[in-house]
Amino acid sequence: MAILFHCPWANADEWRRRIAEALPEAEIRVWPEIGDPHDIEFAILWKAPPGALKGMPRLKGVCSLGAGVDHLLADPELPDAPVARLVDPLMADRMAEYVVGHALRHHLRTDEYAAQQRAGVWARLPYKDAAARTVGVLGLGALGRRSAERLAAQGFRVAGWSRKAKEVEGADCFHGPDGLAAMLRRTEILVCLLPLTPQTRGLLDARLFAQMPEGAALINVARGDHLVEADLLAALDSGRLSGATLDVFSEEPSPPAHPFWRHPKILMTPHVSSLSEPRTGAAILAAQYRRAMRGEAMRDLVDRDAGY
Ligand code: OXD
Repeated sequence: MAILFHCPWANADEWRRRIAEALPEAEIRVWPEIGDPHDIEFAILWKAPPGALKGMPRLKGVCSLGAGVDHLLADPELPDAPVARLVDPLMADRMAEYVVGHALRHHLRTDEYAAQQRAGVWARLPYKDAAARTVGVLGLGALGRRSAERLAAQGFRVAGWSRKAKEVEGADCFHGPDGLAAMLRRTEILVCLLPLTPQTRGLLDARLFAQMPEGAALINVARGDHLVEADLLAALDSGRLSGATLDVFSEEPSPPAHPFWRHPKILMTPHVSSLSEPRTGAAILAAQYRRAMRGEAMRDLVDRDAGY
C-alpha cells in the first residue's frame, strides 16, 4: 500500500523525508513513478498534472500540501475520494504576520515616505490612528481568522466577511451579499483570503473597489484569479485605490512584461505569505493518512459542492 507524492517545490526532498519519518509504515511513491496504481491508497499533492489520480480504485484520501485546494478541484479527473486541505497553525501565524506587516505598511504610508526619500522631500503626510482605521478581511477560514485576530491585537478596527455567518473575537463580522457591501463601505485596507471558487473568481473588480472609501489599499494573499487585473490598474491610476500588495498572481511567476512589475503603487511578493512547512506539516499529514487508513473521516475536509 502506498502514498502518491507530488511536490514541485525546492524543498520537495525535505517534505518527502519528513513524511517518510512520520509514516515509517507507508511506502511513498513520487509521481510519475507510481508503479501499480492499484497500490495507491493515499495522495499528498501540490499542483499535480490533471489526471494524476485517475485509475486508483483504492484511493482513500487526498491531501493538499498547502492551504488551497483549488489545484485539486480543478482536475476534471479527480476521483471521488475525500479531499483535505493542510491546516497548520504555523501557516496561520505566518499568514497573520504577513497581513499585519503589510497592513501596517499601508497604514504608515511607508511606500509614500520611501518615494519622498528618493525624491529628497521632507514632508509629513496626514496621520490616522490604527484605532480609527478599518482593515477588512474577506474570508474567515483558518488563515483569515488568525489574521483578523492579529490585526485587532495590533490595534486596528477589524471587519471580517464570510459567505456564512461567523464570529471572530475583536472583529465586526458580516456575511452574505448585503454584509459584503456594509463591510466594504468601512474598509480602508482590504485583505483577500477567500478560497477561489466560481463565485469568488474576479470578485476584486472595479465594482468592489468603488464600494470602498477613496484611497483604500488592497492586500491579495488568496489567488491571482480573484483579481481583475485591468480594474486594479485603473483604480490605482485614478487614485480610487492608493496601493496594492500582491502575493498571488494568475500566472506565477508573472511574465516579465507584466505591468505589475514596474507599477509604483504595487508591491509584489512571490507567493510567500503562508509557506507550508515540512517540519510541522508532515505530522499533520501523517495523522490524516492514519485517519483515512482507519476508515475515519479526515479533518479539514473540502466541501466539493461549495468548492473549498
Ligand atoms: C496556498 C499555499 O494554498 O501556499 O496558496 O498554501
